[in-house]
Amino acid sequence: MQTALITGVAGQDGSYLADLLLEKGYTVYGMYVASTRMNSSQVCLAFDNIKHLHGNKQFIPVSGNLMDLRSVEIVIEQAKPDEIYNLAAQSHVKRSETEPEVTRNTNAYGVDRILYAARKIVPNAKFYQASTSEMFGNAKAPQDENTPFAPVSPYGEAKLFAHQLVKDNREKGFFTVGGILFNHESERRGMSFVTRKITYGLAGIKLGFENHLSLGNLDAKRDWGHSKDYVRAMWLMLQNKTPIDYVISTGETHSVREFIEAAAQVLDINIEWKGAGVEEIGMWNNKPIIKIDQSFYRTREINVLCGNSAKAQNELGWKPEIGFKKLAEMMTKNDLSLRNKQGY
Ligand code: G4F
Repeated sequence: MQTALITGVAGQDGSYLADLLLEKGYTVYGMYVASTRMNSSQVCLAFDNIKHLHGNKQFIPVSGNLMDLRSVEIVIEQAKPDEIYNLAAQSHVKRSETEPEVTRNTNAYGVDRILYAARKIVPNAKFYQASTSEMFGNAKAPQDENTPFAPVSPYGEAKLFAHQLVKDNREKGFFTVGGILFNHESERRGMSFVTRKITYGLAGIKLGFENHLSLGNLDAKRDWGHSKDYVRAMWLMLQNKTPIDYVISTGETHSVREFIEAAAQVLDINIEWKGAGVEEIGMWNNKPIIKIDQSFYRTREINVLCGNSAKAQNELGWKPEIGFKKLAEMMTKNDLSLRNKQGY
């Protein structure tokens, strides 16, 4: 039986990957960052995304932090994994502008630490690193494995540093891969990412809990897929005979505005756009429900991300099953029912 270690297990990707590996019969060690608010025998219950794994004997939550080498060593010594999926990160791009050191410490040096510990304790383990399309910056779309990297945020820079470490380790003979994943979302997405902010916010407006939603740049374009599809690609990369980095994307790009419209349609909200730039507003029933707040703008924005995942599709047999409209629909319906239940 295979054993996997997933860092960042309580995030959307970590939790979907845990579900996938458990289904495949793996024993899964899920690394999380502990806090004094948690009861150590009921860790899963402290995190929405892994609540359903509470009591699952094949799932073992383990406390560890990429900022602390010794803690990572202890986790790897305990788990002795065949596969390591390093998904833990400070994953918010905007936050990396105001917390660049935390971002580098986790996303760059943290990867150095876990690679060092893995090489020392389980040198034959296969290692997956969550690399990202953010490393491309404003490189010409569509981006693929041969597109030069040009990050524009501390987040993208730190991830590129880690991607290079993964490559260096591979050249030294270790099975290490960096999956270059484009934006991927889900019903388990964190609330501060734009898609979830939109679906949760619009559901609240529809139910009369909120008057409006404040957003930043509506014209940025992203290649959005569903996290469930993307964790399958992570697993496939570690089942490959040789370690190779792949781009994972849908190949379609849409603006933030289009995502708002897709989510609004699910709720029968007809948005009428008025004005331009920071003065723009989205109107519904003669009320402003979308407003622009400059504080959500990035210092340096990536204007268009659109990935070409042909290599992964041909060599791994991977393909995305959930497209843009379906993604917006699933997230919106989920948030409508969640907010209904919450009653606020
Ligand atoms: O949802 P976002 O914060 O995702 P972003 O910055 O593209 O990063 C995500 O995808 C990366 C892969 O390319 C990952 F590596 C990363 O960890 C993360 O998962 O923002 C998407 C777009 C941006 O252009 C942003 O400027 O939405 C725009 N936006 C407009 N208003 C907003 C908002 N973003 C956020 N978070 N909040 C807003 O109010």
